Amino acid sequence: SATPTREDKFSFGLWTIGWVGQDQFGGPSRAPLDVVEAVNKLSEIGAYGLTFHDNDLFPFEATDGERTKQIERLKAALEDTGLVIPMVTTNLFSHPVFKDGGFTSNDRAVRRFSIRKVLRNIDLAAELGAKTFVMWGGREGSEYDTAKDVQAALERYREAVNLLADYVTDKGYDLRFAIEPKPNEPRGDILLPTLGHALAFIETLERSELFGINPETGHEQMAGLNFTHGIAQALYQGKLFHIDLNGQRSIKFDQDLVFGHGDLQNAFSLVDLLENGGPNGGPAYDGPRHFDYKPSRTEDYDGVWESAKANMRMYLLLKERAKAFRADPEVQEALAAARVPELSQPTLNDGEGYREILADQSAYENFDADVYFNGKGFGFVRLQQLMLEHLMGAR
Ligand code: GLT
Ligand code: MN
Ligand code: MN
Ligand code: MN
Repeated sequence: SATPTREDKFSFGLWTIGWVGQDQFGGPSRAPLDVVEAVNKLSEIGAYGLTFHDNDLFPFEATDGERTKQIERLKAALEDTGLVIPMVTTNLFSHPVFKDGGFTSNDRAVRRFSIRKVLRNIDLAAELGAKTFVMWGGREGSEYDTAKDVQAALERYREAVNLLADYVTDKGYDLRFAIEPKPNEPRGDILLPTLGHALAFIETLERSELFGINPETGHEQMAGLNFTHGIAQALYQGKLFHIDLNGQRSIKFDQDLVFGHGDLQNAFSLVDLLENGGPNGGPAYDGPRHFDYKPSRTEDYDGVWESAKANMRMYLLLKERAKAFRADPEVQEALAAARVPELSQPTLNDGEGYREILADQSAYENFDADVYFNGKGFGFVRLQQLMLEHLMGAR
């Protein structure tokens, strides 16, 4: 059904429902949201988790006493509701000290401060039972090519995250890291701009098994990329540690719309992939369904909670639609006609190597590429139409 329950594992960032609507051109359009109210409301509407940056919970300049007080208030609300904290992250972007980045600022003292700020927040993440620690390097980047030595910056990034991995290992924390890519905004160009860049970077890390990615729908789409394809590759490589679901309509500023309110077709294929692991099975995702969206600035708090519910409802409706699509005999027939399942069949026969395929005349010498298809098509458009009819509720 389209009513969320805890088993659906829906989570929200405190900075999402708590976004007060400030943007480049105007101040806040809503009053601040208290964390206890956030936890109570999320629990009421069927979410299972809350995530946060250190400075969503307490201000950058909080004293130790103020910090502890806020942590205790959060803990009490979690206790009351049964909500959990699946993921924690650190704000290395709001304060002006991070204007040239955190781990990769040209200023070494800022880099050392950033590592300390994150280490402190890792302790808090572990204390609250979070399993994933997200790192979105929004300020790691540049506006001017000559102002940033990118190779040195990547080396400093590695240095920082290798140290964090040593720390969680020595502490025995059950915590893994998820790097969140974004191509630009707030920086002109951000380091690790796409999930592919992040996956490649992770391979260079000393404890690479502790690192995966936290891709965001809109961030890949801002780069003109197919989010579902990217997620499929992340799953294929065992690196989808967490996911930020939202909506984006084409290549423009980061819209952070409700999930499904952007590219709906891509949202459909994504949910189908996360739930079913692709048309021929394969690894599906069982982590939190985390929404990283911004309730539009036009909304009051009723609108905020309506938009939060809309994220979960869109996900569940798409899940239902995907199920109906897969169960439709005509779709199954169209998939077979389009030879989608055939791609799971290895290209080589059992035990075959280059010698055998070289000896196979039917593969080349007798393969007439011009007559092979004999005018036959793949029927992909029919399949797409069937998908859209399911998506529209027309079937
Ligand atoms: C910020 C960013 C998001 C990230 C958050 C985690 S912070 O709101 O725009 O995409 O997921 O740091
Ligand atoms: Mn975003
Ligand atoms: Mn995000
Ligand atoms: Mn965002």
